[in-house]
Amino acid sequence: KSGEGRAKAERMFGLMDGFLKNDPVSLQKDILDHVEYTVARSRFNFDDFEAYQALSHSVRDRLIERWHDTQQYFKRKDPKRLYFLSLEFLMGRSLSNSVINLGIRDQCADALNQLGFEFEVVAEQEGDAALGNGGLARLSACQMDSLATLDFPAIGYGLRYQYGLFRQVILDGFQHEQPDYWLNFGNPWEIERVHVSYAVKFYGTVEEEFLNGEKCKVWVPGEMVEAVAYDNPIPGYGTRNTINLRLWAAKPSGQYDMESYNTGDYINEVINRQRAETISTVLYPDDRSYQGKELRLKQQYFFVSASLQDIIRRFKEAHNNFDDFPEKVALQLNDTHPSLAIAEVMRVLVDEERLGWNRAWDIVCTIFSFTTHTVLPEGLEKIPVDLLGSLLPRHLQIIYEINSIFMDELKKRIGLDYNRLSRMSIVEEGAIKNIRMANLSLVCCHTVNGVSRVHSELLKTRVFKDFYELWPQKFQYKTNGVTQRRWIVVSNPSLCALISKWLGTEAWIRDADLLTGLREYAADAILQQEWKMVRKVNKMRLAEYIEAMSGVKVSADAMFDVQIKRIHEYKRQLLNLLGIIHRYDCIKNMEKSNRRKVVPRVCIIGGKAAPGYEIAKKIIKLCHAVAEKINNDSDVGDLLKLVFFPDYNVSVAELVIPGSDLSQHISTAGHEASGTGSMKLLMNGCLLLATADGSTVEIIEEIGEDNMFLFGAKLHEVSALRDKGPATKVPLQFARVVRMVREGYFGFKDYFKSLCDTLEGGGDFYLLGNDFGSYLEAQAAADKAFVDEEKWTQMSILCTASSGRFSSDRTIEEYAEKTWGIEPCKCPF
Ligand code: F55
Repeated sequence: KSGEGRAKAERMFGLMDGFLKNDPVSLQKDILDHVEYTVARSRFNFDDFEAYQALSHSVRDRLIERWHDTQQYFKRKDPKRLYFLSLEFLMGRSLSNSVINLGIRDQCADALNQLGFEFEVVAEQEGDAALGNGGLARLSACQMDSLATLDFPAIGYGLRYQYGLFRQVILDGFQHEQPDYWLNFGNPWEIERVHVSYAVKFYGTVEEEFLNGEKCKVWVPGEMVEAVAYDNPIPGYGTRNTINLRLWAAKPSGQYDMESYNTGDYINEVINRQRAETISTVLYPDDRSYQGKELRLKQQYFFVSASLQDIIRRFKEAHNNFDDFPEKVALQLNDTHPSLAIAEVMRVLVDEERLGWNRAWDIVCTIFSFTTHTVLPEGLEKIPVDLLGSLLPRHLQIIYEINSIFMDELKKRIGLDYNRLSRMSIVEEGAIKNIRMANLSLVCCHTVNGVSRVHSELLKTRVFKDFYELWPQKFQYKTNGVTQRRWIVVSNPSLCALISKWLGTEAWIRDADLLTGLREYAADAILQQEWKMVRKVNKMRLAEYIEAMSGVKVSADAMFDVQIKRIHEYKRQLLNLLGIIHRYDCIKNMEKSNRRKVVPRVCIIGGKAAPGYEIAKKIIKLCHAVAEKINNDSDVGDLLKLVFFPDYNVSVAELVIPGSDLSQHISTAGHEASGTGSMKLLMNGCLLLATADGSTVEIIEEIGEDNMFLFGAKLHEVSALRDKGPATKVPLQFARVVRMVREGYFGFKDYFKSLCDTLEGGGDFYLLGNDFGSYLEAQAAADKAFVDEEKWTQMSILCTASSGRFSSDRTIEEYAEKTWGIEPCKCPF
């Protein structure tokens, strides 16, 4: 620095107190300052919500300090960075997670106490950040936590939707969707960067020009929108590293077109520009089908273009040519949703940086990797060619060019096998031409990852078979994981304390494999006693919530049986409901004296249906209709209760999971790519009732078949069973319970007809009838095990003890080494 610069820096340093202090008194002072100056309330009079705001701002200040240091350090070290591109992040609440990762939870709780507040109550004031649909989006959130904790130099990029996933409201048992305007009450966890903004272009035409005697393409856009960065600090646990989740919001472009202002109507021009903001307004709530919607495509390109401008700007600050680009940049595509990034990098390198096609192509082929989260061919994203050509004309040309080169090479490799060539083409021919985003990704990425071992096998043998035969070396898998910080430490503090006490260390919070240390105490009577106590208290808390929410009184002595996830036919919530109807029917028909032998159950179902998914909505209604009948039947009493948890989200999960005894993961084999809810429940000592699908297959290897309740057709049996048509094996009880629904035992006969039709008359694609018998047997086995408290508790301990492999820390370590080629970059204290 120059002499003048140094003098200024020294003066400023002298004005600083050093880092913010984390003792309860300093925290109290900071909280009160924020009450007064940020929240603008009197420090003598503020409520729980204002206390939440003030505490959050105090925590935010501390996050910012670490965030600055980390970013500075990364800048100085210039390591290879991972750029994680995802259209969805389900972060949930941030306060508890942040104070725990910062290591200041107890100090904050103390500080609040002194001010007359309770930490738990204050933390519950926060709303969820629900910028995603389900498993894919929560996985991104868990992975960000692991990336920060493991000190990886990573940045997440996404969209700052103004409306997150819809709120589910139940009226008369029917789902209604309400907008989730989550920013209504402010968001202390983001930092607006008005100066970090980029223009994103749309529409227009591609012109040819000669520059220095060279022919080149110039995209003349028809519309410009500004992308503004909002930074969300992600603190690691037990490290100073705090990484960035940068989300983009759309703003009207500042580059005013004077012409239209002078000639046109000023008011209309302003209103037109305002429309630009719609791009980042709302999250698409469908987690299965791709409709060729223009707004969705705009969202994808908007976020891809802004992120890449940011990434390239950062690279250019430290490098003056692109030779080092692949050594410094790894781009991870979370599913194919951000795969326009491939065409965008080609466009920037060829049209703007003038690297020439071949050099640009070599770079593209070494920097991208993608992970797919789906099993079914119909789950693969397609973009109508006409739509792409009008919104992004240059990108369409580039994709065609990539495809034409690929097709030529492929012909050399495999000859003129036209069926195979057309299956592998990036362009799908037909009445409506489409771009197959998975094929584009497979051609351009160096690696494609599945999310569990069986998923990867299905990719290799079915979904992407042609590509696997061509490029076997591109195929890998990383079994999903979840972060034990949020799913044990934040959401189950008493279990967390118990684990640390018995292991004699808190090191498992950064190294989940250490949980295996609990195995040797699984039969210890004292641990079992304490384990049961912790679980009982969690169940009582859950029971209280259930009563407050639904008016249904439940006993914490009953078995709490949960199925919480998005509603899908393949996830078979309907199988669960039919099982509950069967249980009810049995209780009704048994002799009164035998009812003593029934193991009391509280069945909990929670999840959202995509707004246009009629069958899923009927399943929700059926759940309510059945609950209405059962919960009000005095013959049944406490023996069976059914509760639907409305508006299932991350914070509801944090409440339900620690209080669950048994959880259901019962998809038809071959349909769940991985499943991650099961891992959260397993960590919390909940037993699983499951099919051998997705990651469950690997969970079985860790905990052993004896420690869970496994049932249902196996993967290799499914297609034969389907071909066979209406199974001969379908048990009588199945026909009976379906008939009860069909004939209006629970009312709404006409409404449920189409639901019943999915099961009978040759249909039953998801094999509920076939699996019903073994499902009931598994349920009976669970009842039997539950009665033997000692046995059950031991199994529960073993579940937690065996859950270490399903930490997202392990997943991220594998990605870092095998896919991204990145190394930790730990910011010194
Ligand atoms: C969201 C948007 C679109 Cl357009 C398509 C799908 C989704 C989505 O949410 N998918 C999703 O959640 N997939 C799930 O990913 C999990 C994480 O890998 C898996 O565990 C789970 O099996 C899979 O269904």
